[in-house]
Amino acid sequence: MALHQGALAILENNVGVSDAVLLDPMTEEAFLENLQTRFKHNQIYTYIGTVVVSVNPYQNLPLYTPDVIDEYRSRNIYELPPHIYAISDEAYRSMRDRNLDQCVIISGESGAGKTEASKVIMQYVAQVSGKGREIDRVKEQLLQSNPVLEAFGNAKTLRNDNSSRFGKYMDIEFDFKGDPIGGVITNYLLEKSRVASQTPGERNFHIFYQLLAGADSTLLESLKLSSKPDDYGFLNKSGCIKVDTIDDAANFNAVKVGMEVIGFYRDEISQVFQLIASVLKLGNVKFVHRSNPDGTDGCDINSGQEVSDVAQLLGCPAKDLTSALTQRTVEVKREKVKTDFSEEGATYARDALCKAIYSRLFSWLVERINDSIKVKHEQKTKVMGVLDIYGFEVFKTNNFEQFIINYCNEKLQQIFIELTLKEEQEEYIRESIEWIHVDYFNNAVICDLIEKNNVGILALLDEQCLLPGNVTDKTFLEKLNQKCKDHPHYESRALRKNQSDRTLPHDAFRLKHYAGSVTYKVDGFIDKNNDLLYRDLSQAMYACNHKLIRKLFPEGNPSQKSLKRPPTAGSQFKVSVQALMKNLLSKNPNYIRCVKPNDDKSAGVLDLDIVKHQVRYLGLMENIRVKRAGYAFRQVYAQFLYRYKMLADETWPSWSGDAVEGIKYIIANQGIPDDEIAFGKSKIFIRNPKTLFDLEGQRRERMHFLATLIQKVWRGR
Ligand code: AOV
Ligand code: MG
Repeated sequence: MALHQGALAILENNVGVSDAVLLDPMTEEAFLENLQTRFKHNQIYTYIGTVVVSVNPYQNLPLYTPDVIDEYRSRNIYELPPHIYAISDEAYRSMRDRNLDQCVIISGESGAGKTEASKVIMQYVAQVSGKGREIDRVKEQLLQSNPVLEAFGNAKTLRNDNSSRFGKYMDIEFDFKGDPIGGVITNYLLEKSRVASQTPGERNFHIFYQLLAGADSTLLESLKLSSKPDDYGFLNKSGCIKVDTIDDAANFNAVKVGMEVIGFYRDEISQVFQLIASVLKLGNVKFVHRSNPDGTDGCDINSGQEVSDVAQLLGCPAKDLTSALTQRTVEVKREKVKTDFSEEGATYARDALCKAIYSRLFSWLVERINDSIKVKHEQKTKVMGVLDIYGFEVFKTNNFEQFIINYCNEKLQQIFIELTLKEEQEEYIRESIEWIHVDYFNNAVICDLIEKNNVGILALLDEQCLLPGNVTDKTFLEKLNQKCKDHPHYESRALRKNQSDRTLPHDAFRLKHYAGSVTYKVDGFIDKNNDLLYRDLSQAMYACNHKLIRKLFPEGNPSQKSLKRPPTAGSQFKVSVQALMKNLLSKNPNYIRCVKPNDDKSAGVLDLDIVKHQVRYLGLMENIRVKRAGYAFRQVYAQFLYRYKMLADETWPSWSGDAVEGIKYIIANQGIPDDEIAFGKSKIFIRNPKTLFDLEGQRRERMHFLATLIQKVWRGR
C-alpha cells in the first residue's frame, strides 16, 4: 500500500470532520451540525468508518469527472475527501486482488439519491478497469441498461421525479484480471398498478410519455398513436404530464440508442413499442352497460376503433379481443359457459390485462438484457453486486405496494445492523482485542411480524387469498386484528389500545417500522396479492400472431393442462427478498447511506429536522456508537509510524526497527496513558478521538518547527 504524506486527509484540508467516528463530542447534534457544515461547502459525502453517508445536493457538482476518478484510483480510502469513488475503489481492488466477491448496498428513502449513487459506482468501475474491444462492448452494454430500465421502470412520484418503481440488483462479473466480462440483473416486483392509475401529481412510467414525445410521425402512425398524452386515459387523469426536470423526447432517443447498443433486434424494438401502444389504446376502451334478456348484466364496447387498432397491433381478430374483454368462461358442472362482465367487471379485467402486459414486458426486457450481457464463455468470475431498490415510502395513502417496498427496506436495515456489528466484532477478534457489547435496536421483530411463516402478515394474507368463499380486504383486516393484536409494532382502530386514535382509519392497519409509522389501507390487498388474470385474456394474448405477446402469456396455451395456482405476489416477493439477503450475506458488503436534505428537491437547502429523522431511522448514530464502543480510530502500524515518527527522538528522522517498538516510543514521548491504546495484531487502536487530534496538533507544530529550521539553515548558507 502506498504511503502518502497526506495519509490522513480525513483530518486535514477538509470542512468539518470527514469521518464522523472522530466527532468529539459524539452527539446527534454534533453529527447533524457536521453534516450541515459539510453540505454548505458542497461536501456531500461523510464517512462513518467505511460507510459512506451521502446527502443529495439536488444540483450538479463537479464531483464526477474522469479526472476525479483518476485521483481516487488505487488510493487508500482515507487519503482523499470521502467519495463514493473511494469505496468503489476499495471494493473493486479487494475483489480483484484478494478475490473477495463484493456487494454495494445502497439505502435511503425515496429521492435520497440511491439510483444516482449506483450509476456513480458503475461509472467508476467502467473507467478504472481494463480496455479492449470485447471489454468495452460489455461496459457499454452494462451502462446502457440504465436508461432503458429507467424508462420502463421509473416514474415521477410526489417524492422523486425519477423514482424507481422496481428493485434492482446487478452483478457485474469480472475475469481474473479484474476486467468486466458480463453481468446479471435481478428485478424485484414492479409497481404495476401505476399502469392503470396514478395518484394526482404523479405520472405513469416514463416510456409512455417518451414514446409520444420522441417518436417520429412514421413510427406514431404505424402504432396508430397521436402525439398527445392528453388523448390517453392512462395518462390524462393525474393532472401531470410535463415535468420540468425531464426531457421526454431526448430520453426516448437515449432509450432507442441504449436498446440498440445492448443488442435488441430491430423487430424486437418495434414489438416492444407495439405493446406500449396497445396498453395506451386498451386504456381508452370504454364499456357501456347492457341488460340481458335473462335479467343479468352485461356490457358492450363503445369505442370499436380502439379495439380494432389493438387487434391490428397484436395480430388477432378484433372479435376475439372484444369477447375476451367483455365475457369470461366459467365451468359449471364440468361444462364451460360464457358469462358477461358487468361494466365495472370489464374495466377491471381490462386494467388487469394492461398491468399484466406491462409488467411481463418489463421482466422480459430484463431477461433480454441479461441474455446480451451474460458471460459468453464459461469461466470463473469474480463479482461485484450493486443493489438499488425503491426506498422507504410514506404517502398520504399507502397500499399493498408501499407495504412490499417498506418490507424490503426493513430487511435491508436488518442486514446493515447485523453486518456492521458483526464486521466490527470480527475485526476485534482478528486483532485479538477485547470486544465490548453494544446495545442497538434490532428490527428483526418487525421483519418477523411481516414475514414469519404461518403467523406473519404475508402468511395471513395468503391464507385469506386461498380460502374459498367470501374473503374480502375487510375479512383480511379482521384476521390481522385477531392474530397481531398483541404485537408492539401493530396497530389498528379495532384494537382497544388504538380506539381513540382518530388518525387511524377503520379500513387500515398501521405498522411501526424502523423508519417511522406507516398506515396501510387494506383496500386492494387481496386482489393485488392474488394477482390473477382471467384465463380468457391470457388465451386471447397467446392466440395473437405477435411473437412477443405470445411469449409473455405462456399460460394461455390451450394445450397447457396444468391449472396450478401461481404463487401469490407477496409470497413470490418474500422468496426473492430472502434469496437476495442470502446473496448479499455471501459477499463482502459496502454501504452507501443516502440522505434527503429537504422535501422540496431544492439545491443547497438542508432541513435539520428532515435530516435528523433519517439519521435516526437509518441508525447512523448506532453505527457510530458501534464504531466508537471500543476504539474510535485504528490504523495499520507502518502507516501510523510513518505519520507520527517526528514525535520521538528515537524514531526521527528514521527508524529501522520493529514498527510497534517505534510506536511505543512515540506513545511514551507524548505521555499517552496505557488504557488509551491497544495493540492489535496488525493495527494500533486509539480509544478517544481527542488523543488522535492531540497527536495531529503536535505533528503540525513539529512540522512547522522543522520547516522554520530548514528555512533558517537555508538563509544562513
Ligand atoms: P432514489 O433512487 O434514492 O429514490 P435518485 O437517485 O433517483 O433517488 O435521486 C433523485 C434525484 O436527486 C435525481 O434525479 C437527481 O436530480 C438528484 N440527485 C441525486 N443524487 C445526486 C447527486 N449526487 N448529484 C446531483 N443530483 C443528485 V426512489 O428510486 O424514489 O427510492 O423509488
Ligand atoms: Mg431510485
